[in-house]
This record gives sequence, C-alpha cells and structure tokens, in this order.
Amino acid sequence: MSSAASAVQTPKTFAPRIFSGIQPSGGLTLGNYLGALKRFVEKQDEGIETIYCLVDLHAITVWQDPKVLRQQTREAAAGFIAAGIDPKRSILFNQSQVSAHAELGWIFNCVARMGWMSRMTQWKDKTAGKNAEAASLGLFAYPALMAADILAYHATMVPVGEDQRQHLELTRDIAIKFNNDYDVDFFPVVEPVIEGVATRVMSLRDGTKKMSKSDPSDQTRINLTDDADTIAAKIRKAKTDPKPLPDSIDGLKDRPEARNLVNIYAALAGHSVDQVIRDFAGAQFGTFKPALADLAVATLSPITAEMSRLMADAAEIDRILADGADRADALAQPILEQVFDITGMIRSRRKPSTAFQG
Ligand code: AQP
Repeated sequence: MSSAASAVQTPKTFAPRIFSGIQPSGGLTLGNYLGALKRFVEKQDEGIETIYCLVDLHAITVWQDPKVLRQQTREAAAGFIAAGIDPKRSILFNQSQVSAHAELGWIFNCVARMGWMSRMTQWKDKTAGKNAEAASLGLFAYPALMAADILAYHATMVPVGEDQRQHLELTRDIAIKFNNDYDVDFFPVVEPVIEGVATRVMSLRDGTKKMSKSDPSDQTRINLTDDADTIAAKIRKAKTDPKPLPDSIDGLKDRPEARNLVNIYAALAGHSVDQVIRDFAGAQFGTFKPALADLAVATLSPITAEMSRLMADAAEIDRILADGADRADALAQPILEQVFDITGMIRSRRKPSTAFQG
C-alpha cells in the first residue's frame, strides 16, 4: 500500500451512470434480449446516462474467425438499435476502439488475485470437461477486463443477466482493493441491476442449462435473426414434460423446462408469472406452445426486420460505432489518466491540464 496518494481528495459520490456490454461471439439470442437488451432500452428511456458496448476484446478469449467477428459485431450493433437503443441518447460502440479498456484491464490484472479468478463459475463452466491448460489466458482474466469496462467510466449500475452476478461481485472487490491499496476513494462500488422474470433464460433443450449464443446446437436457442417459421418450429420442438400447466407457481417446482417457457412468455408479454399461470392453468403444451410462438414472433419479427434493414448499410453502422467510441473515449481517458497518476506512472507526454488533482 502506498501513502503517496493519501493526500489526494477524490469524489465520495458518483453520478448515476449505466454501463453494460454484450459479446459479439455469436448472434444475439432471446436470452441476451430478455436478460439484457430489453432492459438496456428501459434504462435509456428512464433518462439515465447509458453506455453500451459490444465487447469484441472479450469475444476473442475464445477463437473467433476475424471476418465472422466483424460481421457479428455489426449485427449486434444493428440488434441494439433495432431493439430500441438510440445511438444519440446512449453511447454505443465496440470495445476495441477505446484503448482505456485494455489499459485499465492490465492494471486490474495486477489488482485481482489468482484465487479470485479461479473461483469464477463461468471460467469453471467454460473449461469443464476440457483441458483448462489449453484455455487462453484472456479467458481466465476476463472478469478483470470486465471490471475495467465498467470502472473506466465510473459507472455505478450494471444491468445484466443472473449469470454475470459473480463477475460483478468481483468488480466490486477490485474497486475496493484498488481504493484500499492506494488509499483513495476513486472507484465506485457498482450495483448489479438484475431485474425481471427473465434474468436467466434457459436452453430450449435442457431447462437446467443457460440459453447461450455459443451452444453448439442452434435448436437450444432463439436467435434475433430467426424468421417466424424457425421460431415457431424451435418452440414446438422445445423439451417439455407430459403434464399440463399447473394452477399455481408451486406446481412449476422441479419442472425446469415448463418453468422456462412460462418465464419466457411472462417476460415477452410483460406479465407476472402468476398472471401467465392464471391464464393457462390446466392447458397442455399443445395449446401453450403455439401461443408462446405467436407472442415471440410478434415481439421479435419487427426487430429482425429492422436489423436486416440496418445491416444493408455497414458503413452507417461503422459510423455510429465510431461516434460512440469518440464519446466513450472522452469519458474514459481522463479517468484512466488519473489511474496512471494514482499508480505512479510518469505521464510526461501529457498536457499538464489533464493531471490528477485529487
Ligand atoms: N440465457 C440468458 N438469460 C438471461 N440473460 C442472459 N445473458 C446472456 N445469456 C442470458 C445476458 O446477456 C448479457 C450479455 O452476455 P454476453 O454475451 O456478454 O455473455 P454471456 O453471458 O456468456 O452470454 P452467452 O450468450 O452465453 O455468450 P457466450 O455463449 O459467448 O458465452 C449479459 O448481461 C448476460 O447476463
């Protein structure tokens, strides 16, 4: 611990600011939409400052074909805009265009501890049954980069799905350790925003497994690019049990596939799970699944159509990402400069006006 920075006065309160991201490691899924994207739009519409990032540096922690990655990044940007993110009101950009993420990520690699990282369940899940020695160092260090994504903006709230809860706890630990080590009150301790009935949308083929864009089977998920027939077919073939829907939530206990489809319906309709159970009590899946398919198609089709319209103009998407990156950079760079000051890095190429004043 250094006492050099202890004389420095730093802010104790932080203006509300939201940051969140999605990896362009595949096409966006219904899980990404309900667990994250839909709520990103709600937060934007509440008038809070919102920064949304396509985290391409995270995506390459597992192999990505460069051409496909570029395509998926543009497609994800189109998905955000089609779902309601307004690039004028929110900052929308891809991570690699703002170097502060990687630079602060390195600093946090030096703050986070090996033991913290090795306890991350996502690391364990992604290496389970595989040779962990062959996994990239980036995959192991992923949560430190995620902490940098958030803290480079002094973001205070992070809307995410349930699977990211542990990574956000680690972000809090990193902020607290940095503040303690350098005796400053510099980084906010962020609040996870994990809300709604669809914080964990499950696979259509296994109600105990998360719906994931990198699952080898396309039948496990609904993609935002799926057409109406594909959505209906995937829901029709979704795994269920032979019983009808119960007349109370308790009746969904130990029925993960039924629970998942009811949750998806509730999230798409904007109803409570209770309400859905009331409406469909005693119904067979032969009745419920077509109703769910109609609702999913009605919600997703306009988004899919708008995505494909936007995708026809890659240059316009790149322009939007460049503008977002410029605005993100303007917020992150002064914070990063202060981090360099706090940690004792000489910044003699910099204009004195940007130095850390405490
Ligand atoms: N199934 C899900 N239910 C609810 N929320 C979900 N999210 C992802 N899957 C679900 C939320 O979407 C945001 C972006 O996640 P990500 O793409 O950065 O990484 P992830 O959580 O690892 O998502 P995937 O689809 O499983 O990606 P891959 O397969 O590449 O690892 C996060 O807020 C996440 O909680």
